[in-house]
Amino acid sequence: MGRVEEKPARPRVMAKKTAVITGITGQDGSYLAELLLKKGYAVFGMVRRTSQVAIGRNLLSHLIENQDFHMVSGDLSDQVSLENVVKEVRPDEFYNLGAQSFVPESWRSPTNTSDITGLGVIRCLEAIRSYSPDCRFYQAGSSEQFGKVIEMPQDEDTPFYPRSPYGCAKVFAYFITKNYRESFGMHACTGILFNHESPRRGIEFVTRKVSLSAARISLGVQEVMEIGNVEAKRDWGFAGDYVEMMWRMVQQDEPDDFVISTGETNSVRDMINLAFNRAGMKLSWSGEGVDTVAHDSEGELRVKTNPKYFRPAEVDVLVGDSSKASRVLGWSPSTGFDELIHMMVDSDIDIVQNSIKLGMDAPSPLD
Ligand code: NDP
Ligand code: GDR
Repeated sequence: MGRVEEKPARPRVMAKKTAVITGITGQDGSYLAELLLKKGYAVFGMVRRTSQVAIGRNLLSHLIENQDFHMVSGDLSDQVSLENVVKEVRPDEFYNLGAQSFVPESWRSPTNTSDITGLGVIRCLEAIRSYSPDCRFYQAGSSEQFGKVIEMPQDEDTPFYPRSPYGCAKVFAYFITKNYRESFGMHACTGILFNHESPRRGIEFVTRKVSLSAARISLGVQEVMEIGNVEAKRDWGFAGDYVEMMWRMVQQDEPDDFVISTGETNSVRDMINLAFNRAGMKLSWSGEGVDTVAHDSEGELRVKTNPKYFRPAEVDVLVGDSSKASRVLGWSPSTGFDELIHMMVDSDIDIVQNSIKLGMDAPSPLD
């Protein structure tokens, strides 16, 4: 991980506010780093050692030369590494965005998910409590905590009913953050964020899988997209809007938890229609459940269902009520659902076209 060691050590006395971000190589980490740098922070992104040198999905290459952007080595599974990060940086703010965040993977590796996504949070809190007790802590909570929803829409008072090992780990993370706030007076909060997407979304998540597939099919490098449950509904917003709310939560005098959502829900099928339309294909659907298919206007099969993408337990519908955040934090999402999906499809068309131009394989969605 060459870049971790390359910059000179940070001077001990520093006028700038400092923030540590775990999960810096992910979608939200890159947007949050940009936001904090713009606000004049020195940003320390925590990266873990991997077997290959890979700086995320190249989401950080534009930040590497910024003198206020640093990378520090650490892993949410390792207490000592987190303590070293906090001891070295003595941050003013700590944003814990790192997680095993892909829901299906959480059934395949439930103990690892619980370790990173759940216990990792205690490790951060303990490192802060021991070495930088005045540091403010943000925990990346999730609408997956609501799971099999008990009421519509979901707000800060809605009881949790997680439906996956990932959701269970996030519920634990939420309560341990609240517990450290109440036990030790730490400035620690959780943002319960509903799904947020962008052209930087990982290619295993459904919006990006669909935008990339629509781009590939429209440019002739893929025939059909295989999908899971198209009836599931989500409250999808734009990640660039959501990171601003993380920051605003941390700036509150009293730490508190907030739901962040758009208040609009759409099905996976609606989202597929929108994305394929943007790529120039109008779909006609037929069949039900695992027999669901969609053809384009020429009669070509473009979408088919593969049972392997169905989950052992599904979250059928999510829609958030973020009126508390509107009132206290001044939240109002700036990017609508159509605009978001169009942005993602346009970006993927550019990516696929460029790969074709360069004679390289176009990126394809992951499972
Ligand atoms: P991503 O999946 O894009 O990024 C996850 C990040 O976690 C990556 O940087 C990854 O690093 C890091 N990570 C994984 N394992 C470890 C580990 N053992 N130690 C340190 N870092 C690790 O997630 P998003 O950016 O989409 O989401 C950010 C956070 O918000 C996550 O906690 C997610 O669960 C939560 N969330 C996301 C929502 C969304 O819709 N995007 C909604 C609600 C909550 P590496 O590159 O090394 O794998
Ligand atoms: P989610 O996001 O599970 O909500 O978690 P994802 O995009 O993976 O799934 C959304 C819905 O789409 C359905 N679906 C498919 N999903 C994927 N990935 N691939 C498919 O082929 C497919 N077909 C249908 C799913 O069944 C599901 O109902 C995301 C993550 O970012 C979490 O980390 C975060 O906490 C929550 O959002 C809020």
